[in-house]
Amino acid sequence: GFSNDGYKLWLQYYSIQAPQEWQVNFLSNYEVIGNSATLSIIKKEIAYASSGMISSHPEIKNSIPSLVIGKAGDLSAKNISNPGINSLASDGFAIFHNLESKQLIVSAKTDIGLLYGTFRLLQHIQTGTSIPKEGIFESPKVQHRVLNHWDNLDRTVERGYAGFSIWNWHRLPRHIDQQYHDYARANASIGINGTVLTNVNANALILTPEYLEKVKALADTFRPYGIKVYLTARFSAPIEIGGLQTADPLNAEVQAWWNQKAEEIYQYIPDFGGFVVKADSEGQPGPHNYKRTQADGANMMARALAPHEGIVMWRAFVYNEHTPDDRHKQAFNEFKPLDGKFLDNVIIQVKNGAIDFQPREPFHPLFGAMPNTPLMMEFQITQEYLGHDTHLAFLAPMFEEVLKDDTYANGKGSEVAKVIDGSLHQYAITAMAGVSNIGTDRNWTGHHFHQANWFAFGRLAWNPYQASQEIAEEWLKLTFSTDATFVKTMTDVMMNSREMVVNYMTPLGLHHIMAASHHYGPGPWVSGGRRADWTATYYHQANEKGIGFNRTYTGSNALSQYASELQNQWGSLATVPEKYLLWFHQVDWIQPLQNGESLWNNLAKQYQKGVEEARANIVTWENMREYVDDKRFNHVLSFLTIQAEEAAWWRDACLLYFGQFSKMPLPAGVESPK
Ligand code: GCW
Repeated sequence: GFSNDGYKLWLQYYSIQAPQEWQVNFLSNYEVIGNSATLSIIKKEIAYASSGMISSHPEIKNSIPSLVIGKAGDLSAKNISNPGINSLASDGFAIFHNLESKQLIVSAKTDIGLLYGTFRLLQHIQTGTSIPKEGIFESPKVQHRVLNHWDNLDRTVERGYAGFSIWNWHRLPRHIDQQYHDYARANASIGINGTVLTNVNANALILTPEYLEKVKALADTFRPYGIKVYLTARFSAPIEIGGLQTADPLNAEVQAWWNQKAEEIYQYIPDFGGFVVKADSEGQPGPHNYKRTQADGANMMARALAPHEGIVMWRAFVYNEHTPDDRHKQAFNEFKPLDGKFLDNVIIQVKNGAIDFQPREPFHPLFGAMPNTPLMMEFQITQEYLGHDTHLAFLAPMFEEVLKDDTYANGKGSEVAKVIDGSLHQYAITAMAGVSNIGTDRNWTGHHFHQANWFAFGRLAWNPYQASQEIAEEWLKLTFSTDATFVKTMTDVMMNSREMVVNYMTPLGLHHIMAASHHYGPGPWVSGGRRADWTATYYHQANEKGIGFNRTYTGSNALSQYASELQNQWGSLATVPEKYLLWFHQVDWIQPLQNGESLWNNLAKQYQKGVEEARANIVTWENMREYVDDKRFNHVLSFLTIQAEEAAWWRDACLLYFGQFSKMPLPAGVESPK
C-alpha cells in the first residue's frame, strides 16, 4: 500500500498471495495452552499475524488444533511427548511435528522460549519456509543479547541518525507509550533479551530515584517480552549524586555507596540486568583517576550487584592521549595483564576491532587473549563511520567476517565466534552487544534497509555462526516480498553493500580518514587536532613515498598482540590479505600489488569501483519498483541517490588529497574530480 512507512519492521504480516495449506492451517487452527502476560502476547501475536497473512483466504476447520503451543509440562499433561526439549536452554524452543496426532508443536521450558518459538514459526509462515521433518530445536548460543542505546537524558542520541531517543523521560513513568511495547516485541522477535537504556558517556542522574522510577516503568513493560533492563553507571556517581569526596574503588565509603545503590535499584527492578561502564576513556572518569586498575573498578561494582545476580559489562575501550603508543595497542596492554583478576559476574565488553568501528578492521587482539576472563562482543549497529543513516550498508557480512576470524588462541579453528559463545575458553557468562541505530524516525532506523542491521544483530547474537546471506534473504522476505527475483536481486545488493562502502571510503586497509568529530564524509587531511589519535593523518601516514600505518615490528608492533600465525601472515607484504594491507604496512605508491599494478592504481580503482557500485544500485532499485510500496520505494531511492553522489565525493576528496603525495596520474577508467 501507499502508506507503508516501515514502522512495522520485519513484522509486516502482509497478505500471502497463494498460501499453501499448512500456512492457512496453522494460522486458523491453533491452541495456546496456559495463561501469563507472555502467553497473552503470544495469543495476540498469532491472531494479529493471522489477520494479516491469511485474512483473505477461507479458514480450514479441523476437529483438533493443527498447531499447539505450550510449555513442556503442559504438553505432557496432554500426552504429547517432547523429544529433545530437555536439552534446550531455558530460553530455547522446539518446533516439531507430532506424528501421532499430526499436529505441529511449539514447545519450550519457559514462556519466553515459547515466545521465541512462536515468532520463529510466524517467520516461517510469512516466508513460506515449511518446518523440516526433523523439526527445529534451538537454544541461543549467547546468554545476554543486548542493545546498547547511546541515548542521553535530554533525548539526543550520541551517534544516532534516526531522530531522537525513543525514551520519553519527561512522560515516564506515567505514560507508557505503545512504542515501548512495539520496541520490546520487535526485539523479542529476534531473540534480543536485554537493553541498556543510556549512553556509555553516562549521566549519573539516571541512578537517582527520580529516574529509577521511570526506568522501572520501562522494565515492567519489557519484562513479559523477556527483556531485561541495564543502565550505564558513571564511575564518579558517588561524588556527583552521592555527596562523597571520592569515587576511589578501594574506598570503603564508595563501596558502601555502590552496594546501597544496587539495593535501591533492585527494589525498583527486581530483575535488573546490571551495569555497563565506560571508564578511563575519552574523558570519562574511572579507576585511573585513583591509580587503580580496571579490575579494581569493575570488581567494586560487581560486588554490589552480585547478591542480586546482576552483572557488570565493563568496556575495554580504554585509551588516552597521554599514552604515546599506537592507540591500537592500548586496550590490550591494559587488560591482558588483568586476565583472571575479575570477579565472576564481570564480562569485558570489547569492540570488534582495536580502533573504532571502522568499515573494516581486523578483529580485536583481546579476543583469544583472555582465557580466564569472559569477553563479549560489542558491534556498532548505528553507522557512525559508514555513512550514517543515508548510506546503505548491510552490516551482517562485516559482523560475520569478524566472528569467523581465527584467533589461533588454541591453535587453528579458534574463531572469534567461539570466544563469544564461550566454547573456546569455557566462559561462564557470554554476551553480545550492539550499539543501537533506533530513534524516533517513523521507520525506526532512518534508512529502511538499516532495519536489517538491527535484525541481523539479533540473529547473530542468537547464533554467531549464522550465514549473513541467509539473514539478508529472510529479512527481505519478511519486510518486503518473497518474490524470487526481488529476493535474489536485493540479497546481492545487500551482501555487496558493506564492501562497496569500504571501496569508496577506506579501501586496502585504510581507516579513520573520516571528517573530524562527526565522522560523516571524507577528511584525510585532518591533522593537528586536539590529539594525535583523533587526526586522520595519524592513521594513514601518507607521504611522498607511500601510505599506511606500519604496525609490524619495525613500526608500532601492534601486530605482536596477535597469535604468531597471524603475525607471520599479516606481517609480510607477500602474504598479508590486501584488505588489511595499509592497516599493518606503510607501502610505496609504486609497489605492485597482486594484480601487478601499483598501489596507487589499485587505490584509485577501488575508489572508482565503489562509486560505480553505488550508482548501479540506483538502477537496480529502480527495477524493483513493482515489488515495493511507493512510500518505502521512494525513500530508499532518495537515499541511494545521496549515497551515489557521496561515494563520488569520497573518491574525489581522497584521490585529490593522496594524489598530492603520490604525484601519479589517475589510471584509465578512474574519473577525474570535477
Ligand atoms: O568512537 C567513539 C565514538 C564516541 C563513543 C565512543 C565509545 C559513546 O565516536 O561517540 O562514545 O566511541 O564507544 O565510547
